[in-house]
Amino acid sequence: MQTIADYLDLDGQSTYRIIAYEKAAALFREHPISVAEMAQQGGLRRLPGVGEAIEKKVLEYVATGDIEFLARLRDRFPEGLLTVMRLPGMGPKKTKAIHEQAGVADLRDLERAAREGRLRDLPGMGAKTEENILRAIETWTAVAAGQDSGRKLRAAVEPQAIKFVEALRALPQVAAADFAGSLRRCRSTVRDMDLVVASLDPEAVMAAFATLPELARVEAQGETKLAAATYTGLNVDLRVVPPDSYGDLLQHFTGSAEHNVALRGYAQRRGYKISEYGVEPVESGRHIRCATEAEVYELVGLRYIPPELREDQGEIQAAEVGMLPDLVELPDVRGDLHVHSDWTDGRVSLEQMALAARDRGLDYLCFCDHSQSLAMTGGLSPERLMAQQAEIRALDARIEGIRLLSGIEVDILADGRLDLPDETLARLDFVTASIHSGFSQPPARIMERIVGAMRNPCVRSVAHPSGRLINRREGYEIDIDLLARVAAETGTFLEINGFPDRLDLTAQAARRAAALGARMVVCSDAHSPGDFENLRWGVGEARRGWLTKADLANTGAWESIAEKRPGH
Ligand code: DGT
Ligand code: CA
Ligand code: ZN
Repeated sequence: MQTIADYLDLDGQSTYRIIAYEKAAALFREHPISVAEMAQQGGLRRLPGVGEAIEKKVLEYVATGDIEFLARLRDRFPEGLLTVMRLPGMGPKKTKAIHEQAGVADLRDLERAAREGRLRDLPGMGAKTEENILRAIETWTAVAAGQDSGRKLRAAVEPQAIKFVEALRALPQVAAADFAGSLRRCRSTVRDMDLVVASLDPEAVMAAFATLPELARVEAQGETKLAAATYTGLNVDLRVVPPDSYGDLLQHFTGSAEHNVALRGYAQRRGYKISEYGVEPVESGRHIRCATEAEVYELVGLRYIPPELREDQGEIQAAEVGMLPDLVELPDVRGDLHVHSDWTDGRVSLEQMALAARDRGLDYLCFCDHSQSLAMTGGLSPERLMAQQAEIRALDARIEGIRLLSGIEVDILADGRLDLPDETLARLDFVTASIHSGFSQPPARIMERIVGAMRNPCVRSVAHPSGRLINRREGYEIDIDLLARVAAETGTFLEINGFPDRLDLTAQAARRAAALGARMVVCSDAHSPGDFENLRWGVGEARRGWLTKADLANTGAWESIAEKRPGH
């Protein structure tokens, strides 16, 4: 479907038709159960936006393995042109021109033609265009390599894992079930889904599991193990053990591999052998099975180590001496200091966001919509910002149970200035500053821009400090030591942005920043009510960064953070 959409675009067809195919493509890609089966049973048209034309094409594809309509398009344009068209700065018109006039059929042709200077004489192009194309190809190749890593966002996998675990727990033969692996450790991305089950009847468990409608196929099955794949393209590993050894398996399968190696080494030095089957005191030759993970750790003289810390980053030493941090938890977060509304690129009104935040139990919510230079988002001028503030004040007076605050996500411009004058910023309850342009500047220059913003007495926090977008864009290189020192000195917070593909600061950066005395805030950057879930992903990253409640400013009441308090 995506291929059809791209071809229609290349062919210069109406945007309306293109969007219909794009929507269907996205819908099918993320659909948890078989689209082919739904089509055969005549249920495809129930999906939003799927009409007769699309249904017919799916049925044709299921029956013949191809779509004639697509075959005809393929005859007219080589498929490699679609990649060329998707390259930033290319688009359908240019792509067609380059195809017809320079004989370019795919990305490699394009690269060669640009290198040999064969594009500069085409209408509307020049030597500069060739340079841009070469740079775009370089970036595209790097990004494609990154996506090949096949890692998926935790937020895209966890809801399905929860469903699977619930289905398993509902089986009469099952005593316990959990997801393990990187997902349980709250890593921002995961390669697959690891499930563990306690049961005395593995055969029945696996048979029931294999019938779940989300599973496309079972790839391998043994006496206590099963490997399957979902329709969303995810591999699932299921392991079943007797309940009295559940702790051993859960511990092993949660990992990380590095943590397990370190734990086993530590245990060995104390005369124990740990495996996925149990703990053996070497002297006695006994074999002790553990029903819970806590017993595994306790047997070898350690406190229980939360999964998020199991990365061999000093957690075993800390557990040995009772110095593990008391990790922050989601309910500790009292307020969200970075959300959007339909005043800029948010999808719903101030009121709808406020009610959603109250439903989640937050005590306060600060609207930080975009500032004027981000014209694409309808960024706010000083006048509109003040109009928004009046509306927020009125709403705050009207709505019970949550305190509403007026702020801004002010853009740090390429030259380092802020996008709004100080006199405007000074009238707000909270200001977060962030970078949306000038990513290609030298890292030191970008740091200067951020540090400059932090030194402004109106600026309270820095949003998504590294600018990374997981699987799409590396962040600029940040000097976290510098940011943390200035944060501590000026009393500016560093944000852990909870968007599933941002999680920025990263856990490692946040841990370092906290060690240098900086305080953080976990925010959702919500653009719609559902995005408040981002607080959960953000807290996961904070926990991986060893942060406690005290490290996060928005675990306190609004009064405790209302004023900027420069530190030491
Ligand atoms: P992923 O799947 O790349 O997102 O990361 P994990 O940690 O989920 O890795 P995975 O699925 O390959 O394995 C699940 C757990 O099984 C892993 O966290 C620890 C354990 N494990 C896997 N391979 C090894 C190994 O070679 N040695 C030890 N000690 N444990 C392992
Ligand atoms: Ca895994
Ligand atoms: Zn934002």
